[in-house]
Amino acid sequence: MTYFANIGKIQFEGKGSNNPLAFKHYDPNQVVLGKTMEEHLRFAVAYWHTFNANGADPFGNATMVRGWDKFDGLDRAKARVEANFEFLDKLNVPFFAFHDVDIAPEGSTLAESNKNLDVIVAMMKDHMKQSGKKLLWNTVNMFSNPRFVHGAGTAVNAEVYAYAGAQLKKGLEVGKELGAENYVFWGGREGYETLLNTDMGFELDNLARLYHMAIAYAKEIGFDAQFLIEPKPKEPTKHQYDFDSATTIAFLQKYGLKDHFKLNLEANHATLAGHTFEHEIRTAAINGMLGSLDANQGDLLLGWDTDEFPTDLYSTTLTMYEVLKAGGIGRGGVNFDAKVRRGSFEVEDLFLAHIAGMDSFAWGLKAAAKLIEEKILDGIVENRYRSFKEGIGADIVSGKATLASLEQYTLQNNPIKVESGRQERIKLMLSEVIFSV
Ligand code: XUL
Ligand code: CO
Repeated sequence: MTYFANIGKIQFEGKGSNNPLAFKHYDPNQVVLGKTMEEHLRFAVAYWHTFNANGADPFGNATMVRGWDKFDGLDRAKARVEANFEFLDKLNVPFFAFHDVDIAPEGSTLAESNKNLDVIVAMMKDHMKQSGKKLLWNTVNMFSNPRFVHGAGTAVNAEVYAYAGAQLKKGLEVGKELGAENYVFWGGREGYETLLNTDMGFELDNLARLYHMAIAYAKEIGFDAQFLIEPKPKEPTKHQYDFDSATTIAFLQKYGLKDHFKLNLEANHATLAGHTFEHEIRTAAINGMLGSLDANQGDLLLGWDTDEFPTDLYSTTLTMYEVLKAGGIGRGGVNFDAKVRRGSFEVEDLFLAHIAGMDSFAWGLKAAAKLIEEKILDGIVENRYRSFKEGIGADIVSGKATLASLEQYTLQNNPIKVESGRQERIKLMLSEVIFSV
């Protein structure tokens, strides 16, 4: 059975190509700073956007009818598995990622849901073995079902919390069974609407308790995936607890969880928090917490999580610059947590959108490598902090300085010299690099 009959394998054809179904920048075998593009980027397809989304929005019905929609229930779930592996193969993407409810229909009890999962997971395992495709991460959806209306790990009701724990247990078992490289926690309903009915401190204590249970269970079953928390500041709740990198790191530190987690950072979540993506990545990296990336982009004219495919070359370049400076993405990857627009409803659009995202990231990788090789930003930054290399600056850095020694220095150092940051010039240099690769 084929779901993408009119589409062949997407090949690298290079910059001169006019073929929309070809890569112009993503050459998986091209070596950049000692590693292939494939090794640097570790692309993943997000199951929920590509195989579950249908274009429905609050104002209108589905616009996308896919080959697997002619089936129902478990048969449709099986068809999606076939489609996933055909898609990964044709697009030459090594990884995929999913929530439990994306891959198998929820039953009316936990036992029924788990039974459905077992069928699909066994099928996936066979496909993975045959194709060599891997699971970048899995997670469980503890935000869509109405039982989670007041939270899951931060539920106001212990029965709901228990259900969340049980669902999480199965998620860890599924991850182990499929050899997931990472396991993601995104707290869709872990937040609140109003303090008037919320015990925030208690909810956060409970969330930490759930994470400690997850660590213990993963250890017990020998599931060695990297645990990741995915920050987001709002939507669906008004105040999401994992607001951004800094808030999430503080939470992990407070509860003795920091050594067990890294962060899965998403571009559109960063902008919703009032940050750039590169700010979020840098904050994680300087704290040793960079785990993986959910690649997408928001719309600066809209205030919500539009999950568009990433095509902004400034952002992909600065993202890859941060990743390269951090020493790479490790066990993480670049997961397209992105959906085609409602008007892009043809099945071919799924390929065109991923090609746009992959080429934009490959382009960004090349530009970032050039920034590094030619020490363009390093030189600027080094020069800016040069006064900390000697004299009073070296005393500050070595810990020798005291307030008294700073006063003594300042009394005889008059006037002090400050220099321009030159950011407009630097931004033009960045443009020149992006359009030279
Ligand atoms: C929601 C979001 C999720 C997570 C996984 O904004 O990004 O899809 O990536 O639950
Ligand atoms: Co995401």
